[in-house]
Amino acid sequence: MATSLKNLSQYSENNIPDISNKKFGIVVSEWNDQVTESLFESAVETLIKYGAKKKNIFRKNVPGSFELTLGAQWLAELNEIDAVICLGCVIQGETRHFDFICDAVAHGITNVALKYNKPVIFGVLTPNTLQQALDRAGGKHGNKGDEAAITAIKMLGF
Ligand code: DLZ
Repeated sequence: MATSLKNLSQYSENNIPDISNKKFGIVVSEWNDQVTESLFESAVETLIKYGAKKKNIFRKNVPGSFELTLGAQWLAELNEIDAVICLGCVIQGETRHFDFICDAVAHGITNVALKYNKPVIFGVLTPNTLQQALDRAGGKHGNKGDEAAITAIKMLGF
């Protein structure tokens, strides 16, 4: 992704670029799919709302959030994909499994973004309970799938 330099008169706070020809890959974790499906639907809705075409949105499912990184790499390495959005939900359990998964995904996604020089967005919920996840997947705290899509769009405007 080539970065275009903007001077102050070209700079807009909102930074919403034309995405009508941009291609998006969305990686969706199947764990807690009640949550991740809602994140996915919201992300797609937002991309389309801001001008993306349905035919330019590609989905890849992975079994759990731990696998989001590799799924992201499979999409990011395709030249035609402009940005990748990773969607998952890791719910805090009684063991340290949660920490290992969250750390691995956060680092893994960062590495994929830097390796392929493309936006790879961390749309992973890390709540203590399923209810907290649902609150952020179309509930009282909005939908993080929407936020992940907005982040991808904004990053394409830099
Ligand atoms: C094993 C596991 C557990 C306990 N919890 C979650 C979770 O809350 N959310 C999630 O996305 N995935 C979970 N997984 C699955 C791991 O992400 C991964 O798929 C397995 O450890 C196999 O690599």
